[in-house]
Amino acid sequence: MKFVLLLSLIGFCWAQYDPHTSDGRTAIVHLFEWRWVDIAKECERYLAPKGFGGVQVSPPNENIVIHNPSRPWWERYQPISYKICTRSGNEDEFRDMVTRCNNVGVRIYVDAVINHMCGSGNPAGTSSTCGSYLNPNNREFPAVPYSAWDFNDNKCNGEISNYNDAYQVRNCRLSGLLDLALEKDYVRTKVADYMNHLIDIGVAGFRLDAAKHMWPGDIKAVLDKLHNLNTKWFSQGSRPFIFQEVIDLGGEAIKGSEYFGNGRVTEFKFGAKLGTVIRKWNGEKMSYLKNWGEGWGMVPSDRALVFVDNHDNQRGHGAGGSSILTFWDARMYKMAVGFMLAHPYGFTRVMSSYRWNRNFQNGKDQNDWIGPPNNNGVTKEVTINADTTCGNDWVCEHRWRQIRNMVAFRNVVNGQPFANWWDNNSNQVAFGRGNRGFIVFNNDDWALSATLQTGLPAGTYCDVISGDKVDGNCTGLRVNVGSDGKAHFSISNSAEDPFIAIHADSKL
Ligand code: QV4
Ligand code: CA
Repeated sequence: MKFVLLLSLIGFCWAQYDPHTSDGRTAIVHLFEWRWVDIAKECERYLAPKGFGGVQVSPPNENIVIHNPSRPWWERYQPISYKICTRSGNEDEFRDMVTRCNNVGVRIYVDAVINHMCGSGNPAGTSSTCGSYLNPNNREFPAVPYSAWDFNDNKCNGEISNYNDAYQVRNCRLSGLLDLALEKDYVRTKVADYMNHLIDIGVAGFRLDAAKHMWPGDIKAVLDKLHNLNTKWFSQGSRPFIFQEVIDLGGEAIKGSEYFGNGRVTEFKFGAKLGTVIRKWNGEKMSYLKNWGEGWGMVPSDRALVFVDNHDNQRGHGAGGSSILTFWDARMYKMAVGFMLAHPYGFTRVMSSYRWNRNFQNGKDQNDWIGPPNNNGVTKEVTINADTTCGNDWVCEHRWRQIRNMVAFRNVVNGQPFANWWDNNSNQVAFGRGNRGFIVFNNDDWALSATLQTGLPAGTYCDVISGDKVDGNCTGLRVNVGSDGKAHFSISNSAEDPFIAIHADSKL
């Protein structure tokens, strides 16, 4: 009895850090701006069979419609109501997606924009994705309803200008966005009702947008009102997975650690620093990655949500700066994502983007606002080419062989310790995960040739970067591991992808 009580207490306390993925799946993918109908299909045809644990979806609630510029992606970060009604689809389509994804063991995580409503400067009217009325000047959002006293104007009606002042960051407006008074029980209840509606439909958790701009105690009060997850797919008493968007690169008033009580936090140092290392900027070398993770000043592994890039910093929004690697730098990007997925630190999120016409002037992309591929504002379908890549300008990084196979690698080595580190004091490094997987990188300007201890049982393994294991054969390189666990690796510095990865399931 005592033992059961203790277990359920531990279960309760830890629940909001647990993504509730099925079958030990270890990575999720952000299908940025995808339609619900396309995500439902992707869960069934690709994500479930390839071992992805879940999908972060774009905000599903009604948002403002912006015409100048024309339908930017960021209009979805300006809520008008909590109706499930956006360019990604309506509530029926959302429900169908959640059901079909859960039925194949792929979870849905919602991007919850609860710090604010739309920008203060937008005109009154019905320019919104479901036609709901808005009057920013009067702070009226009758479809919720919210009115003037539900906002923080009495505390601050200007913009955040000083990130060294926690009061400003949390009570003033982020980019002019009308800031909700989350200390009011009425506002907390409206937000919780929205999130509970999604939980009851079957979502597994939430990304809390702009969490840095909310008081940790206010977030907690909202979370305390949330239902347990739907028992159709989750065990009794499961709490929603929570990861909070807190950009903490150091040097500001607000620290990510203030939010640990509520759930995980996004670790932005991860992509910023890894990008610097892979680019070999500031004298960084891959050999320095030996103590990657907490050793680099990052939050504890079990509190971190990690990623190489996100929808903001891949286009110069948010933080991270010019070191951030994206699909535009494909070769280095694949190495960075490969490193992330092989390394035990944090809970991992893979980015899946769309292509847009970049237009740099004075170092800034003038087209950083461009929305998803569309016909007159209607989001285009994600089509699938014969070679399994995506059409219609959807990049689908998660379908790149190297990335998709490293998601499988992470599942195979789940729970195994970081092991057998090797480096050449420069940019050739290797490490394993117990006796289940091993990865080798050559980011130097000369060839790698080395015999390394892999920790793996003897046998022939398929490299899952240059190819796949298909019908008992390798379509790419083979690696022979001897009875002493050692294998010889050769990686040219001009290889298309200068890294090799092998694991228990890639053994012939
Ligand atoms: C403009 C002026 C303001 C003026 C206001 C008046 O710039 O000075 O007061 O009009 O109405 C858009 C425009 C922005 C505009 C604003 C309000 O770009 O120019 O202000 O709308 O109309 C995304 C985009 C923002 C966008 C916002 C809302 O990145 O450019 O603003 O959506 O549409 C910090 C935060 C972090 C945040 C990051 C971007 O700590 O929380 O900045 N990241 C999250 C999301 C991000 C989103 C928001 C937060 C806001 O990941 O995508 O911002 O929900 O680091
Ligand atoms: Ca706020």
